[in-house]
Amino acid sequence: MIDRPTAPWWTSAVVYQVYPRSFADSTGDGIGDLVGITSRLDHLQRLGVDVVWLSPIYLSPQADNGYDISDYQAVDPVFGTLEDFDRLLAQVHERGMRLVMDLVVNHTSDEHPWFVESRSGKDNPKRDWYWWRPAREPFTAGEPGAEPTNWESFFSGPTWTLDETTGEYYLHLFDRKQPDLNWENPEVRAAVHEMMRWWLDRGVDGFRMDVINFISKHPELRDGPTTGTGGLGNGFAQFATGPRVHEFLQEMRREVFAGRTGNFLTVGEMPGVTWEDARLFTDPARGEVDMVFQFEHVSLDHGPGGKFDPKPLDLRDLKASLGRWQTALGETGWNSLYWNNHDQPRVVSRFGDGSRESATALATVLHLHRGTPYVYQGEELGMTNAPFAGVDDLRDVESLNHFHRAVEAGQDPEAVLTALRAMGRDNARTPVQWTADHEAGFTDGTPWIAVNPNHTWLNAAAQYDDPHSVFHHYRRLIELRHTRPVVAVGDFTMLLADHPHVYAFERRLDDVRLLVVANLHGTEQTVDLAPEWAGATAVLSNTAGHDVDASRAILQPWAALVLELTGGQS
Ligand code: ISL
Repeated sequence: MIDRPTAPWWTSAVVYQVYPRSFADSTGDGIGDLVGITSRLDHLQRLGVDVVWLSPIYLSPQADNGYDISDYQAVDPVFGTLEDFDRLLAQVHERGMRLVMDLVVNHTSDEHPWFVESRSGKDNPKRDWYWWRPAREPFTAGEPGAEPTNWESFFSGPTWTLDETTGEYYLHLFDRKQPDLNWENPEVRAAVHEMMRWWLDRGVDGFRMDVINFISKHPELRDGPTTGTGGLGNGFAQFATGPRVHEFLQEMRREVFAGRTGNFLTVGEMPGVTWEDARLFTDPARGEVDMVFQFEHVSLDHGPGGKFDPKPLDLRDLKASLGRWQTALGETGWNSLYWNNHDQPRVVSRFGDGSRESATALATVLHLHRGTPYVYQGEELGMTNAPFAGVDDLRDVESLNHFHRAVEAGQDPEAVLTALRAMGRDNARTPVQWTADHEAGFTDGTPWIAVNPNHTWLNAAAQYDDPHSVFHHYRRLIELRHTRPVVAVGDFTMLLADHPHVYAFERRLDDVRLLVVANLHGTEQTVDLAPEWAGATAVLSNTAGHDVDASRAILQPWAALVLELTGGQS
């Protein structure tokens, strides 16, 4: 079990995700860049985060905003140069922080030279670097249903595209411009390892690994159950957490990290991962990854039709889910903790009511779990979903594909838009709101996606001087993790599991106990507490609106309270 004094450094660390396109633009072209990020490092230092995770900055046709890479060892001119990157890295290190790169190696861009070679002919030495298959018998290439499997892509439509050059199909779990690499081929793995070593030699401190549990496919590539749109099937069981994924990750750890000294962080993004598998992936003895991003808690508001068929969250489901993960990875392994990233709608709009109180209550709950918290840019300001007026305001390939296919299939465009407004990824991608000025201080030009009009009052500048701001609440939560070992490595016990509106739990380490009680609802709640908490010290609260007497806490809407008992008191 991870415990003092041997706990790795990242147990008391907080990671901040930067989505470069939307963070800060230094050139006026409307797109964020590396110099922009460097110019805003004071903000991160002030917040107190330990690690910056940089979403992709590599050379890319930008079909999926950089998650489609055409050169892993070059910086896209839209973001700057390798020299800009080196300066950013040096500045991050100078400020005592670490920098983790995004590693997108389940797939490349179709414009990556590896794929260009691979598609050039069946005899090309790189042919087998990707998944090529002939049309399904007895169908004819190019005819509907001829795809080698019936799988539906994450971004709508089939996962196979016919390539005219050789008359075969290539596999892409995501967009057709994101062909999947064939990890069965040892040359592919060696090339990825070499590239990773190159970045580590440059000084980076680790990797966030994009959809890394998809790299091992069942080589038979069987059809999945036909649950998808237009008769397409769900191939998940064929490509998620496949037969060789643990082997591949162990090999990667050996080939890339063995013999290096340094404080590295690896986190594997793993859609659909179960806690049983996560325990294996993160068991330190197995040497795979330090932690994983799981998706259970951000799928609880998906309806029968998936993410674009949302339903209200039942708080009891959230507690059951996160509580299960706390228990499952309590003895062996480690959790990552997140509400937001560049793929998720803003938590304050999704599980909160848009208010400062709901932003800070949700933050309190998340950050005081056992695990490593991740803050997504703007979350520390309580940034909200965006009021997209119509489809022209959207930029994300997933949202646009979904819109067009759903409308073609006969759905009401307004209803599709309503779902996209609630769940679409562009909500996370509107520019960071630095000031109340022109384009929120993000750019001197016209931003690639509109800034949220609420930047006139919701912005960083306004929050720095306000001790009650969302920003300062995040700062205090981060400080609690840094200064109190009970937050980093204490035990976790869920309380009031059946309460529909209050999220409560206890953390304990030796003779220190922390009680976290949060009202995640817009009406006042009263809860009974064990009598000893009447004498506890309040270490954090997001509102003056709470009252604890001998046995009960009265919690105003969205009030969150953290109480501490130390040896002498309990
Ligand atoms: O948001 C999703 C689609 O509904 C997720 O399934 C998402 O695609 C999944 O979490 C994988 O995400 C990662 O890989 C994608 C990229 O588009 C995402 O931005 C990235 O985080 C392909 O590289």
